[in-house]
Amino acid sequence: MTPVALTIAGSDPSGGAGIQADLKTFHQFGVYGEAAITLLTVQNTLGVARVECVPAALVIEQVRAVVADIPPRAAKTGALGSAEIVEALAELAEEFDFPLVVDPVMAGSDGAPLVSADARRAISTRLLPRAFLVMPNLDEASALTGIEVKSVEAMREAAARLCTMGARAALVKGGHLKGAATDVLYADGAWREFTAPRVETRHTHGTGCTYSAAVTAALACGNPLEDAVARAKEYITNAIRTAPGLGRGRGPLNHHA
Ligand code: PXL
Repeated sequence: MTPVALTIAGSDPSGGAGIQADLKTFHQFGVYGEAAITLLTVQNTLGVARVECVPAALVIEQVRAVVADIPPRAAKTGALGSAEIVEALAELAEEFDFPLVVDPVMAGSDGAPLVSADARRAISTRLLPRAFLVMPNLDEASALTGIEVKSVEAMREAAARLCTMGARAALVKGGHLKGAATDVLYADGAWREFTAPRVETRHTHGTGCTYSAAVTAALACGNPLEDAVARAKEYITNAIRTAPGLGRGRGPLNHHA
């Protein structure tokens, strides 16, 4: 049976992040990809110039249409834009019979906000309880938990807190710490670390999107959570290491990794 995965995320016309990165990643894992669009950005590797949200009802219609016809075996969310979209999606997700990976995107690689302040709150209160896995970076983990997350110890505390807040499992990504890139998974009452050597590069555009898409794809293939994270970590590390060096700013990864 062909594995199928769905991304519910924003568009990055430069092709390095958002749904474009998600679909390329799904494809690389041999997974058939579906994509419901939450917002349009105007951007290139130099930064985000504009963000326009899709009306929440239209996001929900897209998801309902594809889930009813080609049901995914796993789904992910990326940039969600407005509180209305987060709330509508959280409600719809109660009906999902497949795991939902929540990438709690708050800003683009250049720091430009991709969600409103009330959408951030709605992610904490409404979407986390629907998440099979939430995978924040350090800033997102701090924003969601209120814990200052600047060490592996704090990452462990934040990961456990995210599960207290309703997520089934949490993967806090340490790529923005110094030294090796260590991510902390908390699931079923235990912690596990995934570590890769740091790659010194400016080409990191779409890293979060690509990583969460890889976990989602591996789940759609039937991998258990820890194996899915391990496969995705290996993929994202290779994708960063072999980035093609495109663009005048923060360039995209190698999605063929
Ligand atoms: O990486 C976060 C992200 C998510 N979604 C969209 C983006 C970005 C980063 O630029 O453009 C659409």
